Amino acid sequence: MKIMKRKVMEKNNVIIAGIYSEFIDESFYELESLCKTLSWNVIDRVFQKRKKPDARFYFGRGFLEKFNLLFESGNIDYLIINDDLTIIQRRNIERTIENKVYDRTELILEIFAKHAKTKEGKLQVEIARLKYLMSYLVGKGKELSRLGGGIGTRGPGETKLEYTKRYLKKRVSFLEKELYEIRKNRDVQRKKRIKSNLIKISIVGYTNAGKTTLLSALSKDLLYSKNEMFSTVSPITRRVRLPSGAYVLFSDTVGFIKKLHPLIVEAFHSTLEEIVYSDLILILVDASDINFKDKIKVIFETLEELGIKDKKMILVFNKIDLCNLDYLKKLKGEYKKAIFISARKKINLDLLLYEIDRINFKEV
Ligand SMILES: Nc1nc2c(ncn2[C@@H]2O[C@H](COP(=O)(O)OP(=O)(O)OP(=O)(O)O)[C@@H](O)[C@H]2O)c(=O)[nH]1
Ligand SMILES: [Mg+2]
Repeated sequence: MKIMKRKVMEKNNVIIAGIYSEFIDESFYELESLCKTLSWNVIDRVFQKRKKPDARFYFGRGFLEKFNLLFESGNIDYLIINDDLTIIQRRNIERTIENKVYDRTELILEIFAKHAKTKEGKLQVEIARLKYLMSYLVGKGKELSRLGGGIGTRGPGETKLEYTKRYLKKRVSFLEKELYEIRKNRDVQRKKRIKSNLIKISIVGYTNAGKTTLLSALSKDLLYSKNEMFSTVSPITRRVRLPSGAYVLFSDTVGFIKKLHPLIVEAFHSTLEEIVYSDLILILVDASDINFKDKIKVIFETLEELGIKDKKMILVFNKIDLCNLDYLKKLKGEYKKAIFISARKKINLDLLLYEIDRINFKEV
């Protein structure tokens, strides 16, 4: 067991843990950023080297048992696991250790819940959380440790589990109806935008790439952006004037991340659908991130999942203010068609707008 310790003792202390086959990849650092976004203190990082997760315990069984010693010695609240757990793994982990366990998707959902400000955003997150919970209740036995009891009255002969499943289903369908009403409004707005004949541009990219900062800089409107994961849960659209004088509509989107659970993609489908209706996609990449190639791959995979292909796209490297000149030169040599900007320092935004004009007029 490999343990790296750091001393912080406050509320919500957590241990992040996972398995790795060859090296500890970036997803662990990402997991740590996700915890920081929730203001949770990462006390320990525990990794087990193994080829793939154990089908029953995720870690090796003996390895898992050792966590209890760690929990006893510190003031730990949660164990955070760097993957999504299967029903069996979760059940066995919960039986073995006493602390609450979060898997990667639950952690991301926790952040979405924290950042959701609009009614639509809140509904989307609650539906996703309930559906995720329901996926664990399928085939679960008598114990309902995560839910507690006392929800209304049960029908005759109905077990607590059956009742809870029925309750959750009802709650989800109620929330979905509410969401449907909001979506109708979104569709009306979208139709209006389509009718307006304005070119629609979506800014997509990995979480924290600077999408909202770019939208903010282009529209000269102060929008909420922060150095944390998934700051944007409810995307925003703004009108921007191109150098040609034409107006276009820019929308930013929910950020993408590695191992994004299909349930989250599904929950945010209506928001992400904006991308489907756009005329042009800006793929925004953090040029200062050494793992940017992996992230570009994740972006294209997620777009494919959303059924988006054959769209016009511009690759835009952001945060060039953080890169040294040699590195930038190399990058420009490698990505000849890309545009290099700094949204925060407002560098080359005019170049980006000229490029959009060029593409726009080429089509006509
Ligand atoms: N140095 C530098 N920082 C930037 C630049 N653009 C954005 N940032 C910073 O990067 C962080 C993330 O920016 P956001 O605009 O919130 O990123 P986002 O892509 O909208 O992120 P999510 O909504 O979380 O998916 C913020 O701290 C920004 O100030 C840039 O060009 N240079
Ligand atoms: Mg954002």
